[in-house]
Amino acid sequence: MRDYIAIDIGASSGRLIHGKVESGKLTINEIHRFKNSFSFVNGHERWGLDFLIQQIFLGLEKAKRQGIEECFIGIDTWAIDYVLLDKIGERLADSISYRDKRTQNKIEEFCQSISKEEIYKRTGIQFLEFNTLYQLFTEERELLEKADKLLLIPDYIAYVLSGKMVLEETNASTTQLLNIHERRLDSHLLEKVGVEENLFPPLVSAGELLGEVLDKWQEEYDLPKAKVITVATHDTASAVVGVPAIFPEKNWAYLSSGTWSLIGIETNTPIVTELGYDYNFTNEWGAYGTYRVLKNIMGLWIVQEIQRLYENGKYTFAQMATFAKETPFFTSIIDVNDPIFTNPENTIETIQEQCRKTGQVVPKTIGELTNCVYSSLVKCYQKELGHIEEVLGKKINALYIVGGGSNVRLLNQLIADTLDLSVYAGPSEATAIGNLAVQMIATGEIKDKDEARKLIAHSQELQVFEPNYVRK
Ligand code: LRH
Repeated sequence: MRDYIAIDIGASSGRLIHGKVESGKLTINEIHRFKNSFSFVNGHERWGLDFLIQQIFLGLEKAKRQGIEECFIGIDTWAIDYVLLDKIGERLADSISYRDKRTQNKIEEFCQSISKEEIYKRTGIQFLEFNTLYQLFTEERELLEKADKLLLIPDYIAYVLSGKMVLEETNASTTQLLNIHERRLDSHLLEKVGVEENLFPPLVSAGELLGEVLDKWQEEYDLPKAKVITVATHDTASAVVGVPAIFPEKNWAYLSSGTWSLIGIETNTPIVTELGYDYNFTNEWGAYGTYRVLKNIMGLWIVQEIQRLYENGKYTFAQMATFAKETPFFTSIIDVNDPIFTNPENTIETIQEQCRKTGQVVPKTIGELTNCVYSSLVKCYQKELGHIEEVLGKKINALYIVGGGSNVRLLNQLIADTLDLSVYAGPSEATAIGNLAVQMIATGEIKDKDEARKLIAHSQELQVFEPNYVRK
């Protein structure tokens, strides 16, 4: 029986989850949890990477105290962002968050020298203003000149732990720098953005052994003896591996619900079509040669911001859901994907301003505000799932909701009712579970992704929500 630890860090929190297979079940246990956020330093919104690394060591020390002497570890985080390293492998600056304003309107500027259609044809990736492509386009040239290597966040953490540098492909695809047909870095786009291919370490697939945690860390901290496996390092890719698709015969979609809502399907071939371009669907690379054809929706970030701002964080998310239920749904609808919600000064005022401008009832109480966001998210899911069906040419009849948002029963039922399909909710730790599954497949403990999904479905409790035909 082997021990595995998933290090799973999202934009608002991180955790170390211990997993193992025991009596035919995948058991998980949270070892350590910590907050994550960006803050305004040296002119930009930046992540505190040193804090995150400290938390990882704290968590690994806790694991050792719990009796884990030897283990495998895998790291996944949010996508897109990166660090630049100098020739001796030292970080040149703290990583800038994708929510920083530096890339505002940069797609248009970049596209003066290459068309959007051409970028999409090459990459199959959705246009998000903060994609690594546009971040690199706006990056300080002086810093880029000093840079010897660029590492995406989970690859950087893996490098700190193991001393080995890679560019893991599930996350690398979100940069919008990979050519989806050649399955390598796109030399034309690299040239346009003014960086050399050797700025990047070698592109690798999820599921390879990277190396042992360096001796220097073993000497400084009391850690288990650990080997790092390169998992599906993009958190959304790990979450999709963790989807307990128990009805593979159904046309199923997933909703990875956390800071972001990622709604889409898993395919074996990318869908890079005109319609996909028109709807701005992405084809992010998944583990084991799959693709995530999906759409980014602003997600629970807006709810998290309301929670933080409303009377100084007085209400919990559970209370917010309870209050939301007391007011009628679909009273006021905002466009959750409007970039004004990416990082506004004050989310509550921005929501109210949008409702005022569009002549709708202005939500004021915590319940009304939460209700407005839930209603708007559900409307957006409905629209995007419709587009997915159109792109695919078939009807979706099951939706697996995974991630923290899958705990919100009210929202799950509202989705089942409004989208008129069966909703299977859970696990809320699908990302960590997908991370663990890739490690277990790499060591041969689980055969493959299908077997992993069966095991997950068999081990985790799923909630089923059927539509009760209150159709809107
Ligand atoms: C979710 C996520 C998403 C990306 C965004 C930057 O955490 O990784 O898939 O688009 O963060």
